Amino acid sequence: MRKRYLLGMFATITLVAASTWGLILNQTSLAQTSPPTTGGDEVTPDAEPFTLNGVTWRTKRVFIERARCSTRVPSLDEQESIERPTKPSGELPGDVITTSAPTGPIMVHFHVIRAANGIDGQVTLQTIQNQIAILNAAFSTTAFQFQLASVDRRNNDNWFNSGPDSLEEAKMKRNLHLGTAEELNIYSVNLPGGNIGAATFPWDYATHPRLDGVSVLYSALPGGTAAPYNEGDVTVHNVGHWLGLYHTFQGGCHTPGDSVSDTREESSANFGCNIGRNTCNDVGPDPITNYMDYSDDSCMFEFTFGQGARMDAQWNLYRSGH
Ligand SMILES: [Ca+2]
Ligand SMILES: [Ca+2]
Ligand SMILES: [Ca+2]
Ligand SMILES: [Zn+2]
Repeated sequence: MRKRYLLGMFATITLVAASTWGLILNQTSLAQTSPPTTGGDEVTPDAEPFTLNGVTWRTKRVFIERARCSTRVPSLDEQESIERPTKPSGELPGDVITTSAPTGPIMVHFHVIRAANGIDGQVTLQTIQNQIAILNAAFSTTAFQFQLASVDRRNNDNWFNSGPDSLEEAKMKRNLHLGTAEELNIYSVNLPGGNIGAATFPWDYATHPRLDGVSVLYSALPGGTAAPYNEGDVTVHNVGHWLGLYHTFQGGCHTPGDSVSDTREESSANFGCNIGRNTCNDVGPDPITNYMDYSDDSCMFEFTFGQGARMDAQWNLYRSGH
């Protein structure tokens, strides 16, 4: 008991040091909390500064720890409360509970936000169509497909540069949001601070219906300049959040983790493409090729069966008919 406490202290101090100095959590410090360290971050060189969308970070790890995805991280309390099996009130014994995903494709409303000059942030219809095709390929192993329903374009510096959960972002969304909880609103904007994507969760819809949706850095759309995050998977990742998925590293090596049983545990986000990285005791390496990790776009290509089932359940609870 005492030993575990001391190790916990050590890990905490290490984390503080890492966040203060932007240091890499080295293999020695990881070994204090998670014995299996075969494979590891040394596979991806991380001594070089990393620049994305005009912001330069000391290393790529600092970037993925401080920026990248700005979808908020739910607390364990929140996670447990939304995981509770929920039955519709008034349900009678013997009633059939539908557990399937939508019968048709999800309608997508794509909002292109440009700078006031109408040039910065421009996204062509072809890029949008490519993004929809990439979404459909990524989700082809799940029950979800997507169809472009509308495109609108606005020139507004404040909206273009608005950050997740900012006042300007709320104004933008309240002006532009279309449809119901079953429809997907995507905003391409110039997310500040090195963020490349953000999403709201399905269970947030009830309290903030018009803030529902996904935001993507415009240069992280397919063919954009935000390499190595420009192959369309930033949108795929955030649509995963929008359908109720957590990061694969949610909860670290601890139950319930990401609340999906067939994604392996992971103590922290991966970056680059460290095949064989293994940061938790459970059998097998980290799920670095999963869309819900932080790996490079070229490295992520899968959702698991369990993630598909979770998205079906979340759809039923929070989006279908809302
Ligand atoms: Ca899991
Ligand atoms: Ca493992
Ligand atoms: Ca990919
Ligand atoms: Zn994310």
